[in-house]
Parts: sequence; C-alpha cells; structure tokens
Amino acid sequence: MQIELIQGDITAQHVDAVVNAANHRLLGGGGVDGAIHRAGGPQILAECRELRRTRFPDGLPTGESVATTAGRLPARWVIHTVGPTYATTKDKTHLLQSCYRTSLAVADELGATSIAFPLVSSGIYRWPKDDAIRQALYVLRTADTAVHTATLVLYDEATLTLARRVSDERD
Ligand code: AR6
Repeated sequence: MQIELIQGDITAQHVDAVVNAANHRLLGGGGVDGAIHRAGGPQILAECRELRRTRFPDGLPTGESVATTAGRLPARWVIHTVGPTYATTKDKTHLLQSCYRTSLAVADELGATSIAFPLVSSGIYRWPKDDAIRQALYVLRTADTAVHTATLVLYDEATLTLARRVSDERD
C-alpha cells in the first residue's frame, strides 16, 4: 500500500472513502466530524441515526468503524471511527491503532481502494500529535489490506512537517 502525507482538508479529498474522527453517538460534533457533516449534508446524519437505531443502540465502541455514504462529498463513503481520548494514566494505544485497522477492514468490505484519514484523536481528544502520527503510520505500514493508497491528511503545515519527521524516524 502506498502511504501519502498531505496538508489539507479531509472533506475535499477525492478518494473512495474518507474517515471521520467521530464519537460514540455518531450524531456529529466539532473538528473533522463537524466539517464532514457540514460539507456532506444531511444524508450522512440520517444514515448515522439509522445505524444507531439498528446496529448500535448504545453507540459505536471506541476503536471500531462503520460506513455511510458520503452525501455531497467527493468521496463515495465516510467511514466513521471513534478514537480514544488521551489519558496519561491509561495506555489506550491499542484503541487508537484499532481505529486505523478497523477502518481499513471496512474499506475492504466496501471494495474501496483509496482512503484518506485525519489524524484521529489528535484534536479535541488531545492525543499528542507526534504519537498519533506514529501509531497511524505503524498500522498503515503493517496492514493486510486490498487498499492501494492511504492518505494521511494533516490539517496544517506544522503538523505535515511533524508527520514527515516522524515518518523518517524508522530508518
Ligand atoms: N480536515 C483535516 N483535519 C482536520 C480538519 C479537517 N477539516 N479539522 C480538524 N482537523 P478532531 P478527535 C484535525 O478534534 O481528536 C468531535 O467533536 C485536527 O487539527 O476532529 O478524534 C467528534 O465528534 C486534529 O489534528 O478529532 C468527537 O467528539 C485532527 O484533525 C471528537 O471531536 C483530529 O481532530 C473527536 O476528537
């Protein structure tokens, strides 16, 4: 799988599937979640409500992912995932990794071959950006998936610079 690091807005990505940094309720929020629902229109929220009613009455668990169509976005699907909130007292790394892993599994089920991820948990959920990038790259580099291209979309230039630095760490 090819991994690309770019600076940009997740809602503008021309890929099969964009990932939403959602929450358990699946009913919208701030950050990426707000941007996706604003740009994608009411169809996405209607499908999220239906998912809550049918498959996830108690909400989508942390680390899990589920797809809807993408409304007015250029992508075909939105894959909603729930990142962990950061806590110094508890290591939730496996849950953050799980967001990327389960999103790729959903992409495979959909037949999506290109996917764009935001830096899950690194905004409102306060995960340190360098480690959020490290965990994302670890999963993307080791994933067993039919996805051809994964784009990690960094919101600002400083985060893109950081991502390039973290990406070079391994050698
Ligand atoms: N495109 C790409 N990246 C973005 C965009 C955008 N349009 N907007 C923000 N970012 P966050 P989380 C970056 O807070 O930490 C919501 O209320 C941002 O700078 O969107 O997982 C949900 O409903 C940061 O680096 O997601 C949940 O309640 C990264 O995307 C909660 O926030 C993720 O920031 C989830 O918090």
